[in-house]
Amino acid sequence: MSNYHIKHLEEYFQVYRKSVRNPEAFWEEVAEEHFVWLKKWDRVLDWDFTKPEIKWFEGAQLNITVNCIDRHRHIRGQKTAILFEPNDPNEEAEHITYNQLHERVCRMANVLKDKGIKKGDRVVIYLPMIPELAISVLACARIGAIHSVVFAGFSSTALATRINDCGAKMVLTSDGSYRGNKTIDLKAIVDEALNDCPDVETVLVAKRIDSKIKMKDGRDEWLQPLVDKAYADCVPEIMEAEDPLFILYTSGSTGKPKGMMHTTAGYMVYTAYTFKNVFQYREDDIYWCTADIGWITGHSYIVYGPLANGATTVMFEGVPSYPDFGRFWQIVEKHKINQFYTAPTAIRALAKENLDFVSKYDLSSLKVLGTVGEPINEEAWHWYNDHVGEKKSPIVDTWWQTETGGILISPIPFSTPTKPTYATLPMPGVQPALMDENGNEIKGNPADGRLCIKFPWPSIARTIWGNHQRYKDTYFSAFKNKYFTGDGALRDEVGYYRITGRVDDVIIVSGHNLGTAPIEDAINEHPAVAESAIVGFPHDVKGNALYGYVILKETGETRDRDNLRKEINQQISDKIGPIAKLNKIQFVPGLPKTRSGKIMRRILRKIASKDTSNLGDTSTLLNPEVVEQIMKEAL
Ligand code: 7RM
Repeated sequence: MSNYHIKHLEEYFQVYRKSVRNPEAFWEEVAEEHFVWLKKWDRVLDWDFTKPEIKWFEGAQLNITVNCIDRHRHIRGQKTAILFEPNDPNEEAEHITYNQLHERVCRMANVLKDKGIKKGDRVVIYLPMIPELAISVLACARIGAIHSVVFAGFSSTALATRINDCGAKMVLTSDGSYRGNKTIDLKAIVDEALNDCPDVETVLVAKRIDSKIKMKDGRDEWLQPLVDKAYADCVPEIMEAEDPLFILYTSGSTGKPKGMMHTTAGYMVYTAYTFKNVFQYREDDIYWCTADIGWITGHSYIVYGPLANGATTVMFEGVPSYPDFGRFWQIVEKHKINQFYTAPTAIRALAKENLDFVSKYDLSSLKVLGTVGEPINEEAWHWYNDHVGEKKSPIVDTWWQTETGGILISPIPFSTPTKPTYATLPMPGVQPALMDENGNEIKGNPADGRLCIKFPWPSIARTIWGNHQRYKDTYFSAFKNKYFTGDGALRDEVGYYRITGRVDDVIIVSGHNLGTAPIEDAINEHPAVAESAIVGFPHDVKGNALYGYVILKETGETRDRDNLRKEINQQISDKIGPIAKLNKIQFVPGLPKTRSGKIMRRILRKIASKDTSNLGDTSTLLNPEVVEQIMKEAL
């Protein structure tokens, strides 16, 4: 039996039982056998959720880039580590081997050092999806600097807030970025942000779009000439297991963004382990995750997890709609992708388009399909399964968070039978619990409650940068001795989990708890509907009533609106029950989304309850124009 690579269901159950009976022995064995350490740990785990304090592999010394790069060189030095696919399909893809990655990371690391960056310093990275992004991340890790990647779609205000919160001395950026047939002037956004960031001493600029930009004397410099001059080898900094590796910001429901801090050893062990098992990665596979490295998904499952396994990981600079809606599938065919990992929002957008965009490509290389980021609705699941996976590639619906560092609940493909909309079973070492409103754990199946985790796993975030109290209040105060995820979940008869959405999405109508996801699924099954979101609004009798925002497919545009409303409610009534019928249905051109594709229900709730004087923090909003229009036409 192998703890590291699970190959069938019986093995999963055995490994899982073992991991729960003795988590320390379990993770110790994984850590011993699959990584290189300068010094082994004195203690596997030390934890106290009341403080909260969590330490994994204390006493151990390592460098994560040695595990992600150096150790692979003698066996796969010529293997492609990063396969870069540019925005423009006519620009040649770039294959960066493990040997080349080593050299480029070392050179960049030396550039950072020359500019005075030392272990523990924070470096903000605001780069598009070009190789320099992954290389910068790894260069920071090489010298023990703490990287904080800010997604390059964020505004200057959002960037400034993050730079100041983590106290970065340096920003890495580019002249600009490509997005479909447009370019974005990233450097101008950085300049704007830096008006409010007095502590930034150095800005290094990668050249991507060859635009004319302003360079501030004494602060800004082009990156490439420095890299060319730098020495091609860099001794890795010796890191303690619990030294910070990175800070990544995630938006809270209130207040400023939370800088989730992740540390070195536990994060490495857990992301590598879950990558191997969730994607069943084999030596010659080509793996592609379409996320941006600006999100946790990109950190854990484009950079660290894949590289720790010596994988070939694809970095895609572009968007799914350029030059047309077939781009994803064209890339799958071109690079013979074996594992493909994307978000439900992308699947839904592509499912709206003509099927020819999919069917004209050869997708036979695919073995595993993944989704992440939000609950995947039934329709999207089936479209993905039928048309992309051609019913032969299992779908892994992976549930996790920025805070969890790695995937916590997911099927293991070819082992766990999948079930549409269910993330299914916990990873080894993960102990979920469903809690009721009184703070008691709900035992037995089926169950419906708030999702908590009872025991630490190695990649849990250790704190919120600069605000440990907020970390405690947000995650460890709602339920005694448990990590609270903020999500609601169902557990079915066999113990499979279905994440029903953030708990603040739960709407209580006439005393019935209704999760948004199942109702939206019912609506989306109507043939004229492309996508929907429902929220609650105050109601005299019911306490709350339901307000639905519905995007129609092109074929639905010509239909009579009142008939459609009746049909949609009938559909809900049939699927869930009359209690879940909507009081109001507004047809909209789009839904307000964050830049990572999550629906901003807070805004929809405000519109539904006619409380639009202050929409709150909208800095992460992708499409403000949609909000304007929805407000204008609100019912
Ligand atoms: C990885 C990521 C976290 C929140 C989380 C959930 C939601 C993520 C799923 C999901 C249902 C999934 N990190 N979420 N994955 N909901 N099924 N497979 O997305 O920090 O940006 O978001 O996303 O609500 O709490 S995140």
